[in-house]
Amino acid sequence: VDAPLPAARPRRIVVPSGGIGGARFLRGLLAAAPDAEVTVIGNTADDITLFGLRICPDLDTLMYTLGGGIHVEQGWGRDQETYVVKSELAAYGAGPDWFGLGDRDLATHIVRTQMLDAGYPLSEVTTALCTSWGLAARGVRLLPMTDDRVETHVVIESAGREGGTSRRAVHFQEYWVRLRAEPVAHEVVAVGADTARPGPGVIDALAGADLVLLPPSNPVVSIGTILAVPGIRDALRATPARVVVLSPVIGGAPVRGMADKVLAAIGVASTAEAVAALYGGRESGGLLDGWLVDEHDADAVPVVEALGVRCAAVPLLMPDQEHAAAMAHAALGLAAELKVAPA
Ligand code: FO1
Repeated sequence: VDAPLPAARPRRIVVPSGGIGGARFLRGLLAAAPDAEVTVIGNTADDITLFGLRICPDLDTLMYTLGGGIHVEQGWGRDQETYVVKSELAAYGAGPDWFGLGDRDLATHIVRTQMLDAGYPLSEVTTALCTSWGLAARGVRLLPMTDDRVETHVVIESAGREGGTSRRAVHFQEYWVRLRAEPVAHEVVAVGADTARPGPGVIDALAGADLVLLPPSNPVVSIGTILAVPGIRDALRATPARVVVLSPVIGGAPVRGMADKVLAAIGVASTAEAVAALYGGRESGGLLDGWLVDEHDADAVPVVEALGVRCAAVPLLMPDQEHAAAMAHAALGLAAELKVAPA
């Protein structure tokens, strides 16, 4: 008697992703599913132009992490980095000085800007840069969510002219890096999202996926901005693939970053179940088939299952690649348990 075939392992896995959390999860996924074809849909709303250079933090974090050039502890920027150019810019008083642009990292921004200025779309630029970093050899494609300009701005309170207070929008990078996400975020706006078109290959990747995984990226300024590009949310709802998401919130707080501040801006509590409700169960018009919470949030499991979403509590911290691989296995396992999503 032939041994039963192993449960068909998903071949085409699509991962909409932000920066650091997503990149760390991806490293685990590649270890857990080495024969999968992984397509990452990268958030580009963090992007910023500084010193005339186009900087794409989430795309670069994904590219450097999967290409082996990331500064591991930081989760952004290059390993063995130096900051000579940055100090020379400071000597000229050329600002801004709050964004840490390293010498090696600058080469990426110069090449990207050169290609963009030559008329190449961001998707082709990203493919060229990722090819240089050997991502294709690892079966990974990185697709920008859009080739159009989308930038997240955060509305904060600021001192008014006559001593009162007024509101102003700052670029997400200024809010996060210069202001350390200290001011209350009254509103988070993905400027340009409403007229942005999904990048080349994005809709097809979602439609043709065997499985869609959402890593523990920021639900507002990473996943939220990807979903804000017209057509992407609908493609996620329409795909026959199951959609399994890993909670970005553990024990009432984000694992890293400022998700609590931007979740508050949209009136969502920083709990695993509140973020699950934000994404919504597929049966009630949302995106989710499966939701993984950390063991600290085991009491959220029945709440999430009440949304019609399969839920499991597993370790969700990623101190190293082994933990990330275990999380990826847990996500693949939950996906395998799910019935095929209703057509
Ligand atoms: N994050 C910081 O907290 N401080 C920095 O000085 C900084 C510089 C930087 C330079 C290039 C780059 O690609 C990312 C950089 N980041 C920095 C991270 C960046 O703010 C990311 O967008 C966030 O970590 C969210 O993904």
